[in-house]
Amino acid sequence: MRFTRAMALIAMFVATASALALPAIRSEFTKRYKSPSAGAQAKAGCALCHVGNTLKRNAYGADLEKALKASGSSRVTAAVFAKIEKLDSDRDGTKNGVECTKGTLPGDPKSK
Ligand SMILES: [Ca+2]
Repeated sequence: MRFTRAMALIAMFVATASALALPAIRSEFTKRYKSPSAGAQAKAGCALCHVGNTLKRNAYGADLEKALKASGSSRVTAAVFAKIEKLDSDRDGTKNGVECTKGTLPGDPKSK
């Protein structure tokens, strides 16, 4: 029983930490790209960088994570986003920076 409660507390902590982390990255994204409050990016929510509602990152999220690690920072800043703007993470023929600016999903090849 104690083990179950401890696991539940750990799960709650991880879920809370994840929920708190998203708005910081998302607000930085919105600030940089003037992301509209409606449209594909708004609808995508976590799927902008993740596969559905899972913790697994899509191609764009994986490239963003790599750029973050290379930056040596723990915070995604405009400079971290800029590092992957010339990439085409989802290989749909449109660069991440263009997709982010026009409101499509840089991690979803069906959105361009
Ligand atoms: Ca693309």
